[in-house]
Amino acid sequence: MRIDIVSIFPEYFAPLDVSLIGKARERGTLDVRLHQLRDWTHDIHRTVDDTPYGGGPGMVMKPDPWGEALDSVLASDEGTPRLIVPTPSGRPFTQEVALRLSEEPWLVFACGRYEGIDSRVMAEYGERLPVDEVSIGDYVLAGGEVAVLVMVEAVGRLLPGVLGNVRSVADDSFAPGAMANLLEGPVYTKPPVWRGREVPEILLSGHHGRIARWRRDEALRRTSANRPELLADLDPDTLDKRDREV
Ligand code: 6GU
Repeated sequence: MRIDIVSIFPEYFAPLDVSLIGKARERGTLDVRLHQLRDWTHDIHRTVDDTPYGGGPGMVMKPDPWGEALDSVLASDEGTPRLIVPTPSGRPFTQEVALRLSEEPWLVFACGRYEGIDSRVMAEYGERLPVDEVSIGDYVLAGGEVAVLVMVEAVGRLLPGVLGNVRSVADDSFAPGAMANLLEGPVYTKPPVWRGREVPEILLSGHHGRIARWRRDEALRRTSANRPELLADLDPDTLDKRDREV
């Protein structure tokens, strides 16, 4: 997968050199290209923002540098990417969205700062490519950079060969299938007793069926405690008779 990121702070993306995503980039599974938006300005101050029409607080990103930057990124002629614009006004980024994006060959992220990017930029590119305005949650960040780090990590770990263990994707909280809308339960490793606290006996029993049942019960309990609204959305077909008793 190719990912282009346009930002006035490309240094925000240094963590993409590290760990799973860093390894995927070294192997070529993931081709991340960073671009400095100010490289497409032409004034001595390298201006990217201006005051909002209609008045109001803050600054808005000018369409000109964005148009030149995006034209230049798109010109590399590797087909048509999806353009993703992080904004608290966007549609929610979920595991389902991450899965869908992980199937794309090419994503371009346009990181806004201040009050956002002049809306004509999204209108213009929306006529040429799929454009998604996406939010990572109901809070406001200072800019889209951290949201893009979140999305690149969530999407990148779903690419074939990025995770050591393919099963762990299927068992993720929010993964489609049996665990859809359920949070993962608690996990344990050695030693079997730590500071007098024992690992739940069932996990040492070797009864795979009973362990799977226990894990599902714990997932239901944790979901009920931390995210009760998710239980309300559970697909009745994925609830079995024993689930209803938990
Ligand atoms: Cl995608 N961007 C910004 N600036 N703030 C956010 C966000 C995105 N998602 C939640 N808050």
